[in-house]
Amino acid sequence: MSTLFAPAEPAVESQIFDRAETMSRDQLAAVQLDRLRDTMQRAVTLPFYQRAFSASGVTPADINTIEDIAKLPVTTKVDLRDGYPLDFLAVPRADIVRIHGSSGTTGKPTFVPYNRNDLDVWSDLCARFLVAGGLKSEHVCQIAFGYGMFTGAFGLHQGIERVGAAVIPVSSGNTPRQIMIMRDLNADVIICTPSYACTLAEGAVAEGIDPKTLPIQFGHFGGEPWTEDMRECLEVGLGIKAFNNYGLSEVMGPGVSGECAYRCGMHLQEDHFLVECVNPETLEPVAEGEPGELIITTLTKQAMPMIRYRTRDICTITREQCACGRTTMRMSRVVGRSDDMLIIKGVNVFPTQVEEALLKVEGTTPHYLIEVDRPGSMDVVSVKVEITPGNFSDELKAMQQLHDAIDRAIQQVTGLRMKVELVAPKTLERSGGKAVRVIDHRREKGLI
Ligand code: DLL
Repeated sequence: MSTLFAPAEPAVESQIFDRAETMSRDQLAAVQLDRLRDTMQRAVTLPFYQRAFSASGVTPADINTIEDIAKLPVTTKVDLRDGYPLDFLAVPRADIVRIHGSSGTTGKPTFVPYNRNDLDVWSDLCARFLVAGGLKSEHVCQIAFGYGMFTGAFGLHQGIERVGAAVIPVSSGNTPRQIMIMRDLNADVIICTPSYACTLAEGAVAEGIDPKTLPIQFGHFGGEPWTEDMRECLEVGLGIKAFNNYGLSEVMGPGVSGECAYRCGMHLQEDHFLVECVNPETLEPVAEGEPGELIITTLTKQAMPMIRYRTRDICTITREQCACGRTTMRMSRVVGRSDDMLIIKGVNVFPTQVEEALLKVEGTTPHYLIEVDRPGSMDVVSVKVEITPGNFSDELKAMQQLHDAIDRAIQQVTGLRMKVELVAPKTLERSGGKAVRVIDHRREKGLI
């Protein structure tokens, strides 16, 4: 078994929320096939899928096993954009009870409509991964995701309520207020992006509070890529157990997968999503344990069924059964999105690799910004790294040693030399949600 999926010591006492999580693989395949056929019937009511199916010569009658999914055409972000605002709506408008949007910051969002059933399923799926990660009805959960078009806050909110735990819907930002509320209401669970959890720890220190004395004991983090080193940093810094969960608005939002007590990969909720892991160039399936792009087909989504949505998220998968008893396939951490992957002098680098390198060096923080430019014919990558207050000094020699250690670590992990710039604590902009890790000036200049 790859170490990625080796069970760790159980971090919490967790329970099975739903019998569907422990079905045999055969039972699961039968459920998936049934639901896939149903999804196909919904999809063929949409002009986009009518065109796509007829172009690839398939009809719902051609789907006889779940492997037949590979016969179907893929759906991309561009297809969704072209279908703005609601071309993918497969139920009467009057049945819509909520519309969320993708997190794109530029241009028009991608709208994602839900009917009543979709919201119910979404709540259950978020409850499932939270319970797998130890959530109990006595917990008090502070949600520091932004409430808005983003699916993070609402999805987790519904899941927590379904478990019967308490929600404090603080929303994002205003770190001092987050800390005050957390302490005054004794919140023991924090829900946010991993990068914002770092900001919270830092905010506590700024107020003279030891972050480990905050009441939170568990963090359910997601919405952006992060590393094992970052988990350790958050667990030690905040004195918590940190869990990873994954999802994307186009297929639902959070709730696609999440970690159980053993934290050895995120359990994919396969009775609601048919997940493939493929080579992004050829779209051929990769072998288990090999990195590939996830392609997700919704199996129960009614308002907006998605057939073979290309997530661009790169990770590995395993079907080996987990020590927790769940039979579902697990995905590793997402190393990055294929569209965030930097190709520098022919070498592929994900921002998470830079994070991994930085966190190996004592005195650095998880606050960093990668900038890529092509001033002449060559690409130049620079990394601004924030140094911990205790390590930031005016003494040139000490700073040079730290600089060189970071330089070596980056080269070791990525195979590339990057221009390292040490910056003072709190120099880089903080985000209340997803952290911006890369600015690619080549894109602004139209060079890529
Ligand atoms: O980020 C949904 C979500 C919210 C998931 C909160 C978990 C918690 P979008 O805004 O549509 O939806 O962004 C989806 O974020 O394709 C991944 O690239 C990335 N992403 C989400 N969760 C993780 C994670 C939400 N745990 C995009 N690790 C996805 C790495 C993640 N990347």
